[in-house]
This record gives sequence, C-alpha cells and structure tokens, in this order.
Amino acid sequence: MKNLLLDVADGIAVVTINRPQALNALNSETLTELSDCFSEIEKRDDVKVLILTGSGEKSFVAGADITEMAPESAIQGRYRGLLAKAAFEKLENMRQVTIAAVNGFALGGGCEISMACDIRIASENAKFGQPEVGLGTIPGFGGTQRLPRLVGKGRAKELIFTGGMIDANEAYRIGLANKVVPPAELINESKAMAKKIMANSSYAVSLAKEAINTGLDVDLNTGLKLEADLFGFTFATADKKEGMGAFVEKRKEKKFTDF
Ligand code: CO8
Repeated sequence: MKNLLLDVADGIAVVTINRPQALNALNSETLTELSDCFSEIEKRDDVKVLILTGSGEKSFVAGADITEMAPESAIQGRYRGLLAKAAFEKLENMRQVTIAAVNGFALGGGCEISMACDIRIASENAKFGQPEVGLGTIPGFGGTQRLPRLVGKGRAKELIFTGGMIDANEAYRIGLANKVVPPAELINESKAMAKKIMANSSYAVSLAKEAINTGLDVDLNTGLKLEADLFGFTFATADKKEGMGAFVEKRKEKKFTDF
C-alpha cells in the first residue's frame, strides 16, 4: 500500500493514513487502499480492534483531496462519493471495533471517516469541521447523515452551514469525541481503550455493535426484536458459557475464545 501504514500487534491493527505532504487528504488511490485494507482486516481473526490515525502531528485527515477533485465532472464526483460510501460502510460495519485516534485536523472527509468509526479519541490539538459549503459543495462522505445522528440535528446543521472548525474540547462537549488526551498519549490511550474492550468477549462486542448499527436504521420495535434475537443467539456460544460460568463459579479468570 502506497498511502497507508499497517501495524498489527496484540490483537490491535493500527492503520495510519500516510500522506503528510497533503495533510493526509483522501485521494482516490487512498480511498481504494483503505477499502482493501478494511476487507483484509475484517478477515483476520487475530485483529479485534482497528485504530485509524493520520501521519504526523498536525493532521488526522484534512478532507477529500481538493486538488484531485477540482477539475472533476459531476459524473466523476458521484463516482468518488460512491467509492467513499462503500469504503466507509465497510469500516462502520466491520466485526472489529474501530477507534479513530484523531491527531489534528479532521476536516470534511476527515471528520466523516472518523464518524464511520465506533469511537473517536481526540488529541488536545484536534480540530473538527465540515467546511464543504465554503468550497461550493456539501459533505459527500456521510457528513450530512452521520453528524446529525451523533450530535443532533441542530448542532450538525450549525457545523455544516457555518463550515467552521471546533476544537477537541468542544467536540467532546457535543459528543463528537469520546475523550480528549494529550497528543503524546493519543495512541497509548487508544490502545488502552482497545485492551479494555478486548478483555470482554470479542464476539459479544461484535454482536452488540451489529445490534446498535442496525437498530439505529430501523424502527424501535424492529431494533428491539433484533436485540432479543442476537441476545438469544449468544446462548449458543462458548463465550456465554465461559462468561456466565465464571460468575456462577466465582472465578475471576475468564478465557473468551469466540470471534
Ligand atoms: N486536499 C488536498 N491537499 C490538501 C488538503 C486537501 N483537503 N488539505 C491540505 N492540503 C495540502 C495543501 O494544499 C498544502 O499543500 P502544498 O504544501 O503542496 O501547498 C499542504 O497540504 C499543507 O496545507 P496548508 O499549507 O494549507 O497548511 P495550513 O496549516 O496552512 O492549513 C488547513 C491547514 C487549515 C487544514 C488547510 O490546509 C485547509 O483548509 N485544507 C482544506 C480543508 C478542507 O477544506 N477540507 C475539506 C475538503 S472537501 C471534503 O472533504 C469533501 C468530502 C466529500 C467529497 C465528496 C465527493 C463526492
């Protein structure tokens, strides 16, 4: 991969978008590589958590690549939007937990890819924003859909209509960032959260993720029915036997094996 770095250790894959000369802007080659990378990681049983970050200390992802988009036609723009849609949906719905470690600018497509992750941890220097209307376009990588679902319609409209940036603390206050940490601690804090999650049944976590993601797209009754079905299904797994068995036997050590 030309534009990505991948490091896998102890159940965690760190994917680093590596175009620091363009503040890690997403050109179409990078979008394709991300899509392939997510497909590969989804197949790996040895990866339980994916951490997505950007190269350097200044930027997570400064958006879609404006230089590449500037000369494009409507047909090419639509194709680009659909390419990103497929890649981000893969990221959003993969069985692994995904954490965006936001190490600076998360603008436009950068804010949007972070929102396709399950959790966002921001460094103190992170800046979030959807500046597209200032470029004569609109968020095209999910911003008009995922931002209101995360922070509510009013705040999403304010961010998208003004095109302004907010800092990490404001992102935390409105629920866009889960946590704010010093820049030097960002990857360690992200790994610490990953380890806390991995102490539980990874299979149960993936089913909870499926219930949340699917449930938010359907009516409450259908979501509750899906939850009941998946809850019942866990009773057939080794991890449920192990988890409940450990409680009943007053055993501290648990060994989860399903995934
Ligand atoms: N695309 C391409 N290159 C970029 C981008 C970008 N999004 N952002 C920064 N760069 C490049 C700059 O051009 C510059 O390159 P060079 O050194 O060759 O001139 C280099 O990165 C460094 O950037 P700056 O010199 O501008 O750094 P500053 O610290 O002065 O400014 C900013 C940092 C504020 C982040 C500034 O670079 C900026 O405003 N960048 C653009 C941010 C933006 O508008 N992002 C949204 C892009 S649009 C988008 O994401 C829409 C997604 C949906 C598309 C749907 C398609 C269908």
